[in-house]
Amino acid sequence: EAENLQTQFCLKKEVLESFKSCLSPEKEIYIEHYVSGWRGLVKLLNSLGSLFGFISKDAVSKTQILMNFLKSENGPHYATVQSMVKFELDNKLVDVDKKGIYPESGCRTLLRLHRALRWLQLFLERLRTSKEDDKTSVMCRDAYNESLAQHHTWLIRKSAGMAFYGLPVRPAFFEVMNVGTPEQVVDVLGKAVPLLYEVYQITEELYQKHNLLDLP
Ligand code: 1PX
Repeated sequence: EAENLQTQFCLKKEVLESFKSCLSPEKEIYIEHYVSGWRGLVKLLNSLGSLFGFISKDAVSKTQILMNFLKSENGPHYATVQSMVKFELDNKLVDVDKKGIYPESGCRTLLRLHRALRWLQLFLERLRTSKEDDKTSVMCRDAYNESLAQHHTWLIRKSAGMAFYGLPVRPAFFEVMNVGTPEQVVDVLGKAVPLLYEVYQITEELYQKHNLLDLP
């Protein structure tokens, strides 16, 4: 039982702490911790069932691409989002107009997670301010339509829309997060949302400055 408790997913430890430690004092974003935040979310997603498999598979593959860069001989250049952008641009490792020689650059891969981070932030904010009977599927769909959906094909949008119906109801969803009572969940979300916002905003400004927000 004690072991069980330790191996159980915990939103606070596996997601919040990772995103917290991904910010350096100079507001650089450590890719290692950014990725481990996503890995934590994937763990949560997987615990919701196979209906979400196609989503978690894509998230895993994106985090894997970034981890592979981090472990490669160019690894040190991939320590932070800032150093990655500089390195890939300086060395022309980014397909700027259309997919070509570098369809899996670090910059375009991270951009996909970055857009998903916006969805996450909108969804968690809705969750935080929701009432007991509010529908998680509706909160999720609204957050999705406001953010990620505009970057997805029709087919992905349809598939995502179907999956949302399979989300657990609010009390069950709170339970899966494993941070305690509903009040404690709301409290943790109140800390998580501004943090995710800060990470999002820093990346957004960096990508904007280098004209990377539309990478194919
Ligand atoms: C505390 C509550 C959090 C719940 C956990 C949520 C974890 C969600 C992880 C989602 C990661 C999604 C990454 C998507 C990246 C992406 O946009 N990829 C597409 C584009 O990539 P490409 O390489 O082709 O240019 C790709 O086409 C996507 C394919 C998979 C479908 C993505 C649907 C995303 C729906 C987002 C909402 C997740 C709903 C989870 C419900 C809790």
